[in-house]
This record gives sequence, structure tokens and C-alpha cells, in this order.
Amino acid sequence: MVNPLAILGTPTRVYKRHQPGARYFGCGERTGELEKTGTHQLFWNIDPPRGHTALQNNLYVSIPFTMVMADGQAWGLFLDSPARVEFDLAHEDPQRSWFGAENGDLVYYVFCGPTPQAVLERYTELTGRTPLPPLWSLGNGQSRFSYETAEEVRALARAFRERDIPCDTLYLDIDCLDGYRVFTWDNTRFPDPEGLLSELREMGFHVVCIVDAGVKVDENYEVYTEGRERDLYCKTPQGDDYQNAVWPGVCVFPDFTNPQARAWWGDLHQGLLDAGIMGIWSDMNEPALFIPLNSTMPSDVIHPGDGKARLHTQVHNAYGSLMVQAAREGLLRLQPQQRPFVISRSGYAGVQRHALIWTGDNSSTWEHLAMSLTQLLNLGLSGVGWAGADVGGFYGDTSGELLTRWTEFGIFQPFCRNHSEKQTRHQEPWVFGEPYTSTIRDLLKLRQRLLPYLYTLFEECHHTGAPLLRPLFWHYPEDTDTYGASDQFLCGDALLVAPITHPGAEYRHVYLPAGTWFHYWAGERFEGPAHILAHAPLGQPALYIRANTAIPFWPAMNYVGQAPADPLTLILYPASGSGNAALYEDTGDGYAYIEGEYARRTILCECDEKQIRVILGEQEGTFVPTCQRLHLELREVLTTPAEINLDDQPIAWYYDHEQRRVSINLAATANEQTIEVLFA
Ligand code: MIG
Repeated sequence: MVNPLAILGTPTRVYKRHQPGARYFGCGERTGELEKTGTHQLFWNIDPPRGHTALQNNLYVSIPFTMVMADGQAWGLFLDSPARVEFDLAHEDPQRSWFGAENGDLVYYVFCGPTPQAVLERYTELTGRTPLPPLWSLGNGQSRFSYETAEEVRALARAFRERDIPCDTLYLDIDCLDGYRVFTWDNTRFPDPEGLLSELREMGFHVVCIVDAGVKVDENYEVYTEGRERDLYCKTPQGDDYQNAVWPGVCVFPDFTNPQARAWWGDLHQGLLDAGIMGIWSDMNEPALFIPLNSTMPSDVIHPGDGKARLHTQVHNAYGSLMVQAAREGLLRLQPQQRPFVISRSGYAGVQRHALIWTGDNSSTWEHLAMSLTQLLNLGLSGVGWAGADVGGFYGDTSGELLTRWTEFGIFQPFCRNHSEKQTRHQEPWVFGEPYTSTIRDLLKLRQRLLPYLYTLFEECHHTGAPLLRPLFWHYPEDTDTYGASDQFLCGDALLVAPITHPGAEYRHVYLPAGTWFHYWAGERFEGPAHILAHAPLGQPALYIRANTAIPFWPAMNYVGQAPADPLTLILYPASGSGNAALYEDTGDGYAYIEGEYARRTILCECDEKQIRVILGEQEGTFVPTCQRLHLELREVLTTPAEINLDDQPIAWYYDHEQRRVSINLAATANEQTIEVLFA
């Protein structure tokens, strides 16, 4: 027989002169530093061996895209190949970089900026953008490998509610399945999934269930026999179904390059939805195989596809994306009124259209907490704005301090979920007692309060591709001092977050870029650019708010929908100058927003020594927010105002000397409203 790999031809490469001063970022899911200049990057999806270190090159996701910053200007390069790709970023030769694929046509795109925003807007115009998530999915999530019985899940749910700790979503890992067969339930441990899930729904929880790529070879298992009858699995060069071992034992693997396989797979989710499952967690989709351990499919496995057969080596990096495409499209067909919630471990460029990415099996170490920042920042710079690392760490035992510090970062992650491995110490928020439990509770409540801010950022991400978490250079490309700031980030344009990532540390260095910033906890004011030493005791992560930028807060809640989001508080730190903020609201699920049922407004703030003027812009869109009242809180106002007017009429207000705060209550309306705070 002819070697099928012989048809592939030779690898292709494009060489580019490395401009002096050019600095590379992005490259998808990565460990190590934020900046990738001088490195060699491999793009080949794997389930890496236990414990990623900064030296780990390729992980579960491959996005052959780099954002380049040179003298304040950004450009990007995307090499579109799901085969094995390498980027040599001035590593071999400091004068040049190269970008190459092991097989296939050479297809690459160069995006001119000049801003990072413009580069990403164009890159995501090509590869697609993050859909608007259902609002509930932005709340806190709790997972473990695994909560093993219905009783254990019930007790978990009760524990969250009894302890008054926010949680929207619970995750069921593979032990809820019958012998790890996907789309089944273990009837002994989960005798009545429907009953369980409706009880949890009553308590305000959404439940997400895992779906692995491998299908157990078992004559008495309908999913397997149906897929075989329809001939939807990957093949050996000899034409048999390709088999390897994963959790269930010997398995076959759907050929997701085949649209019929995707349609079939998508429809299989019906049973889970009928039981009350609200989201799908796709795992092992690199695909990850056990023989040998941490391996993936051999190059010569055949994907029969849609008639044009391809070798695995030609499509490898797309397998995970195609699997979650199948899941998302299935959910959309089966329940068109709901926004699908799909989480994926593996993916290729454009995976953001189908699923969010979580960064897989991290470790409960301080090093990994620090590394999660750069992991998420580089994913965001590569089009995947909706992402998260498992809070508390997956492998190994976490500690109260590590979990709490991790939560301080986690509440700003676009996806916030605590998850851990079998046989590790439990790490639910209350496990370590005080002061950790109360601190974590307060932090999670802060996240829940911030949901209108995060949701507004998601809408921006959906429209422009801008990630939620941004390296400082995103907004300050001309300030090259920001290029090296990899241990802090902006969440949207209004929040600057600098997590503590060392045990026993309460202080850390923070770089504040140009502009006026206020310390969230103490109110201290800073003029950037400045290097400062932040005091960040447990529970008070170094968090700075940009002046004149209103942040919308909900009342504290333990899950989305627990109570009406009323009043909406706008927190604003005025300072000489002006600033702009946005607020986007809609029904939180479904697609009515496409028909105009949303509410968007801008909040402008202009200040000088004599006055603060806040203009709540006229609402765009037809959505009627549930909130009847607006609470405007002006912070760090050092003197008592002389008078305050709403649209030129005096209104009631309150000034708190000790807190240096002005509070104003307004009726929420769709009209423009101008608030003027005048000083003597
Ligand atoms: O081989 O489903 O990354 O989150 O708990 C391990 C069990 C399989 C890997 C996932 C992890 C999940 C675990 N899975």
C-alpha cells in the first residue's frame, strides 16, 4: 500500500524581516511570559502531561496568530492552517522571523492596525466573534472531578445557599455518566436526573454536563451503534473505525469534519436538554488519547469528511473547534430561543464563535496563578475574549490563602469557575474556614455586583472582538513601558487589576499608565504614568478605577435572577477632565436584542474645579430595564457641593463627609438626564 502521507508535499514557510523594536504577543493559549519575542512557538493541540510549567510550549488550543507591537503601532499575522504550525519569532535568527505549516497551502493574512483594537477587529471579522453569552453564565461556577452522586450535588447546592455564597452554575464531570459513556447517566448514582435538575433550577442553579469526544465501543450502547451504522467515525488507512482508549475504555471518534457527523452529534444533546442540562462542557477534544498516554491521533488516521477525505495531520488542530461547532449548532437547533453555553478545552482560530475556552488542567500553585494572567491575556489577544483558568487550580492541593488570592483574580476572569482534580483536597469556598470563607464570599459578591459592567464588555467583545481582559498596551500602545507589564491588566478600559500572586505578600508594584486613577478600597488618588507600591491585604486585590468612568453595579445577589436588579448603582470617581462609559442591557438570554430589544446608553462625565457634570445619554433600543431607580455615587469628592441639579432643577442629594461621597437617587428613564454638581 502507498504511504498516505506521501501525498502531503513539503512544508511551507514565509520569512519576514524582523523589524528592530518589534515585539510579539498573542499566539493563542500559552504559558510563560506575555511577550513572545525571541521564542519558537509550536501550534499542535495536545493534552499536555500533568502540571504545565512556563516551559510548556503547545497546549490544548492552537491559534496561529500573533499581534506585533512596534513603536506604538500594532499589526497582526494569522497563518490559517489546522495542520502543525510553527512560528519562529526572531528566535533562530534575530534579524528575521518565520511562519510555517507542515503541510497544505500557504495561506496567511496580515492585519494592519495601527491600534491593537483595529488589528483584532479585522482578525475577528475574518475568524468570527464571541456570541453574547447568557447572563447566568457570567456568575460564579463550582465544579469538581467529580461530584459523584445526586446527593452530593444536592448537598453542594444547599451549602452555597445556606452559606450565602454566590453561585450560578454547577458542573457535572464524567462520574455522572454510565461507565463514562457520553450522553448517558449512571442510574445508580443519578437515579432521577430530571428531578435533581429541576430542584437545582428552583434553587437558582444552572447545571452544565461534560461531553467527551470518545464514544465507547459497546454493541449495547446506542450512540456507538448508531454512529457506526451511519459511518461517522474516523478511520484507519485500512478503512476500519479508528480505535484508541480513553476514559470509557476502547473508543471510536466522530469525524467532526463531516457535516453529517456534526449534525448527528448536535442532535444527541437532546436527551441532556430534556433532563434539564443548561450547558455543555466539551473535553478531551484535542483529541486526547490514552495509548500512549497524552497522545493524539496518528497522522495517517483518515477523516472521510464530506466526501473529500483528509488525513488527521491535515486537520488535527481543528478537531476540537469542529466538535464544539457541532455542540453549539445542535443546541441552537434544539432550543433556538436560548443562547447556547458551550465550554471547550481544545480549539483552533475562530473557536470563539462556538465556545469559551478554559485553560485545562492547571495546578494549585502560586506559579500557575501568576501564569493564568498571561494565559488569558494572550488568548484574548488571539480572539478568545471569553476564557478562564480554573480558580484554585486543578492538580494538587490548594490552600486557603491561594484559593482566596486566586479568587481575587478569578472574579475578573470572563469565565469564573472553581474546579479541581480527583483525590485533591476539596476547595469549595468554605473548606478553609475563616478568614477565607468570608473573604471569598465578599469577592464573589463583588463579581456578581459587577455583572452589568462585565456584560457590557461582552457586548463590546461580540461587536468588535475586543477582549475583556487587556494588557496595558491595548489602551496605551504609545507607552512602551506598558509592553512589559505582564502581571497586571485592564478589565475593560475602566478597571486596572494587579493581583497578588505570592504567598504571604501584601504589597506589590503596580504601573499606572497615563491618567487619573483611584484605588478602589481606600480611595487614594494617583496621577499616571507612575510606578507605585500597592497595599493589597487579603480580600482587597490592587484595583484601580479610571477617573470619570462610571461603573455600573447591581445590588448584591447570589445568582442571576435572585432579585430584580434594582437599583442600578453607578460608581464614579470624578477628576478634572472628562471620560466616557457605556452600559448595555438586554433580556440576558435569547435573541430579542437582534430585533432591537436592548438598552444602550453612554455616561459622560466632565469635571473642572467648579463643577461635575454627568450626562446619562438617551437610551438606544427598546428594552425596558427592570431597574426603576438609579443610584449615582460620586466618590472621593473632597468638599460639600453647593447645589446639585437634575436637568436644571434642584434635586435631593446627600454628602457623606467621612466617606467623601455624594449620593443621588434618580428615577431610571430612557431619556437623556444631566446631573450638575456645583461647588462654591
Ligand atoms: O483526563 O473529566 O481538563 O477538567 O475534570 C482527564 C475529567 C479528563 C480533563 C479536564 C478536567 C476534567 C477531567 N478531564
